[in-house]
Amino acid sequence: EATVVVDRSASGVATVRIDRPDALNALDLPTKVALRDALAEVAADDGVRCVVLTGTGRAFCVGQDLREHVANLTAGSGELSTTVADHYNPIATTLATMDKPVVAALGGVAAGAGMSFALAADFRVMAESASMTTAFAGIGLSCDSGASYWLPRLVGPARAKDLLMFPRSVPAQECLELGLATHVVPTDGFDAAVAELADRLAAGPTLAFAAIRHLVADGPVSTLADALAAEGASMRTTGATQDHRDAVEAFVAKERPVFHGR
Ligand code: T3D
Repeated sequence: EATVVVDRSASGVATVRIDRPDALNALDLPTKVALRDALAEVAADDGVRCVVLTGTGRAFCVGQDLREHVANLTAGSGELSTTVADHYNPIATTLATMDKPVVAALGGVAAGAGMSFALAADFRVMAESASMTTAFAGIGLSCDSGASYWLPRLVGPARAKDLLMFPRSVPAQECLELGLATHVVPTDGFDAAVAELADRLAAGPTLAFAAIRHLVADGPVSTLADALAAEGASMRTTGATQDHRDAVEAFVAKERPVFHGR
């Protein structure tokens, strides 16, 4: 039975939903493979102009399935040494680098690699009742799936180390104050808030959004000269798009721009 479900809307939003609610959407091997492959598929699909990552039920995703993990440790399985390279890293990379905006929709708790995946998104919409915990050190692990990359960028190195060394459930409102969440919404309005944001992103200038993702990712590790050069290259690319031409014509005509993502 599929544990990752993909829904495509007419507006160009693909919702990738981890669907193991009884296990709080913990990542067992079939789920990791399905998630990796589903994300690669929507990333490559030009008809998809925004991706939402979410989970069924009361959790977003609680990271590695620890029951499976214990069974693997007991069996001395080789899978333990390869799953970061085979599953976690490709998932984190696709989320962070695909050429379209990504929204993480946290209706409930995100833990471990589940939290790392959420951090790779451009926007994190949290229900008021949701939370995040790094979890890793609680079971004697360091961290993976980009936590060490995103946390210092979002909250600074000192807070990143506090969150990683003393894992705790950080409630949604505090996530917003720390800069871990971008939106906190009432739990009963959660689905509508996610859909509104995703539809707005899917109706945007997709190629410009892709360029913005890459520029902002590279900005903090660039020299000013390199950042200016990369911006110049992106301005040439986005300046040659149909969306740009249509939107400036709409501006001059005092009309609302309509973007087609090309
Ligand atoms: O190489 C490798 O494979 C390593 C890769 C690692 C990547 C990682 O993601 S490591 C981090 C793994 N995740 C965790 O350590 C999180 C563990 N879970 C928790 O800390 C808490 O459960 C939560 C804070 C997420 C939620 O707490 P709460 O109080 O809302 O729920 P609960 O009662 O703790 O859990 C409910 C059930 O879910 C419970 O099972 P039960 O008693 O109802 O049968 C619990 O065992 C189960 N559960 C929670 N997390 C996991 C899990 N089962 C398997 N795997 C989990 N990750």
